[in-house]
Amino acid sequence: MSAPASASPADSDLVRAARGLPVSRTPVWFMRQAGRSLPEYRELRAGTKMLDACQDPDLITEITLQPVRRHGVDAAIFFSDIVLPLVVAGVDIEIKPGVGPVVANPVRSVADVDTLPDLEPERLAFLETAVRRLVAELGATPLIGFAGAPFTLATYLIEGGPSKEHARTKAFMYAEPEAWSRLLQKLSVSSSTFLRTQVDAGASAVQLFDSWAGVLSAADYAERVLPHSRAVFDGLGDRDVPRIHFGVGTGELLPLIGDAGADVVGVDWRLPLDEAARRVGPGRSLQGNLDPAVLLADRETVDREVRRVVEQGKAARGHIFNLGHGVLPDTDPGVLTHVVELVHELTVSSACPTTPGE
Ligand code: 1CP
Repeated sequence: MSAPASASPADSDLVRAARGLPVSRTPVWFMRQAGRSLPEYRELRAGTKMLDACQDPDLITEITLQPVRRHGVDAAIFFSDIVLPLVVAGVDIEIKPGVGPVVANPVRSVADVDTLPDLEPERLAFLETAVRRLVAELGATPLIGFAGAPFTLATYLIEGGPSKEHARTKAFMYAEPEAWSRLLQKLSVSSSTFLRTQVDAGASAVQLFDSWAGVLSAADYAERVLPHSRAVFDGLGDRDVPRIHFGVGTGELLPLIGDAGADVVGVDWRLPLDEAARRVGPGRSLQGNLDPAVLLADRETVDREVRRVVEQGKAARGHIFNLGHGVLPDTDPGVLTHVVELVHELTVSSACPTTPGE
């Protein structure tokens, strides 16, 4: 096999690595690559509210393409937010600059769960338009569709906004197990609809973000959360796209995160990938896991850490290079471009012994 990009996103290095197939070089993309550190993003977004931008196919398309053009990453991630399906369903949520999603009427009672509006798929026409347009523009570069996992979405609905401990969420989970289960079930349906719409319009892979699942014990995760995340993946039926499942601080949950139906387990920076590969087991690929803070350090440190992640990633069935969480807003975009080039350079000849290094 030769190094140049393949002709179709279904045969791209990202999709192949996700399935544990040989690649021309290790694919790289960055969580939150769109809309964080790019000046061209800030310019385009000026004067438009985040949730309005997320419903405008022209803006979605342009913002999603920006990091692909600038960094030469191996995948685009659809520009949206995990709370968007709730907003489209009619939940009063605002994304406040510098804060994140803020919910006007948090879910605090059993009645609040039962009056939460359902997502009507007909309201997602803009999403379909944006995905189709993007897929046409991206050519051989795959588009990753995404959704928030039921637990992480529940933390915003119950806390009313971002929080550290998620104590109200856990208290509700323990005190109202039936309402909790109904809430997560509702959220799994809307996340599943959101993902299905993206895949049916042409997305080549999906990622389910359960960013805050790491606050749970393995026992609580297995019993009270995992079945609902599995339901999101199950909602994709036999659609033949790789499924990536990611959370932060999930070292103790890794085998379970895989069990929910993932082809790829996303790993944060706390655990080396070779150890993560042991915990996840043989049938799944890994994604990760450079500490995003490393990108704020000197070039020598960046290069050393990138090399370490690439080395440790060889223990996995397949490796998609990424950060251990999202790009930090202060990151110099030039460093991101450098990381893409370095990962490609380091992996092209070893993954492909017949192809000389670039
Ligand atoms: O690459 C990309 O940036 C793609 C678009 C994207 C994605 C994948 C955005 C745009 N948000 C997300 C996912 C998302 N949103 C997650 C999962 C990923 C992660 O863990 O980082 C989470 C937890 C959210 C919730 C959210 N939305 C936060 C975090 C708040 C907290 O609890 O700490 C924030 C700050 C937002 C707002 C947001 N989402 C996206 C952007 C560009 C922004 C900033 C808003 C703006 O520019 O005004």
